[in-house]
Amino acid sequence: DSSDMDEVLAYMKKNQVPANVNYFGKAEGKNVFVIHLESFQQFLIDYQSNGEEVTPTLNQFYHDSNTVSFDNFFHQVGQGKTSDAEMMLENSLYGLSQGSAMVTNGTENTFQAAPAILNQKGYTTAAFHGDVASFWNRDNAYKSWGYNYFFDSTYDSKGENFNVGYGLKDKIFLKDSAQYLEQLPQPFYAKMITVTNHYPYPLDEANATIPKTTTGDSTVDGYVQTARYLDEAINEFLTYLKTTGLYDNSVILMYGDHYGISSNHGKAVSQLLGTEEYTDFDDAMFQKVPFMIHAPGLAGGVNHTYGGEIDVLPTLLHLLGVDTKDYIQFGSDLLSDENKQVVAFRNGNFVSKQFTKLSGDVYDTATGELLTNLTPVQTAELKKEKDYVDTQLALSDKVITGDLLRFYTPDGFKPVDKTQYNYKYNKG
Ligand code: GP9
Ligand code: MN
Repeated sequence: DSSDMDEVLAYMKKNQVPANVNYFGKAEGKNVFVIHLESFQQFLIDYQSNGEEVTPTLNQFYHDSNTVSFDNFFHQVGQGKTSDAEMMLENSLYGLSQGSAMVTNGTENTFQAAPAILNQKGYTTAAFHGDVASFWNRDNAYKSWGYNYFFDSTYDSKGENFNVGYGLKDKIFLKDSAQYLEQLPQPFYAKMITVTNHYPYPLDEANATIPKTTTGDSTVDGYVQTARYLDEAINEFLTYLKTTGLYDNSVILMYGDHYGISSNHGKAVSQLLGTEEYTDFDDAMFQKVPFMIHAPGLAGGVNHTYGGEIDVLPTLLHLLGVDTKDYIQFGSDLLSDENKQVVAFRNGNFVSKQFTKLSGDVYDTATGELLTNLTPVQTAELKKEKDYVDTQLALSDKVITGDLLRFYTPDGFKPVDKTQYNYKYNKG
C-alpha cells in the first residue's frame, strides 16, 4: 500500500548520488537516439576473428573522442531478457525475479518513464521495432511509458527475405525508419530496437561478410556473422544521420541488452577468447555489454566505472539537464564521482569495483582471485554491498508488484493518461 512508498522514498533520499557538474546539461535540448544492440556483448568490441575486426563501426564509435564508453558495464536482465533491459533503461526499475515485468505489469501499472519525462520537456517520443507490437507486451507497456509513437512491424516494408528470426532485418529496419524519423518534430527521443543479432544468428549468404568462427559449437559460431551484419547496419544508419545533419544535433546512446552466448557454452567461449578455462568468475565478466554515449562536444573516453542497465536513465537525464532527485530511480549516474559501483544481478549475485559475489564465493574483481580469508574490514564491506543489492532488488520489486508509483507523483511531472495513446493510426 502507500506506506510502502514512504519506505521507497526514504531509501531514495538516502541513496541518491549527485550529478557530475562537468556533464550535467551538456546535451540539453539535443535529439536522443537509444540504439538497442540485440544480444551484443562487450567482448566483441575490438575483437578480431579470422584476422579481422568483427565490428569496425562500433569499435570506431566506442573510441570516438566525443563518445563516453564504459568497459565495466553489465547487463542485469533476468527471464524477461530484452523486456527487462527496456524496463531498466527507461524506468531505472529492475525486471522481476521471474517472468517479464513488462508483460505482467506493463499494462496496468503507473510509470514515470523516460518517454513521459522527456515528452513533458518538449520531446516527441517514438519507439521503432520490426517485430509484432504485442511481443513482450510492448504495445501496452509503451502507452504506460508515454511513447507518442510506436512504429512496429505493420510499418515495415515487405519483401522476399526481408525478415529473419524475430523480425525485419536490421539494415532494412534502420533504413525504413528514416521516413518516420524525418516527420518527428524535434527534439525527439527515438528508440531503435534491432533484432538480427539474436540467437540462433540466422543470416542469408548474401549478407554474411565475415566467416563463422570455428569452435565447432554450432550455437556459437554464427554470432560474429550477425554481429558484423548489425555493425554494417549501424554504419549505414550513422552515415544517414551524418548526411542529414542529425548526427551533430543528437545524443546517440548505444547498448547491448544481454548476452548472446549463454553460460552453457564455456568451452567455445574459451576458444574465442583464447583462454585456458571458463570459470564462474569468467562467466560473470562475460556478462559485460557495451554502453556508449556520443554527443557533439562531449568529453569522451573509456570510463571504467562499474555499472549496469539500471544506471542508464539517471545518466542520460543528467546529460540532458533533467534533475532526477524527485524520481524513483534505482540506478545512479555513471558519470558521478560518488557512484557506488555495485552492480546487482537479478539472482542476488553482484559485481562491485571491489568484489564479485557469486552464490557463496567471493572474488577480487580486479584480479579474479577467489577470496577465502576475508579480513574483518572486507567482511564488513562485503556485507554492506550485499545489503545494498538485496535492498535494491526488494524495493524495486515492491514498486512494480505493488504498483507503488500510483501513490507518488514527482514534482513537475504529470501522470501519464494511457487512454491518450493509440498506435493503430495508420492501420485502417
Ligand atoms: C523480440 C526481441 C527479442 O521482439 O526483442 O527479445 P529477446 O528474446 O531478446 O528477449
Ligand atoms: Mn534481447
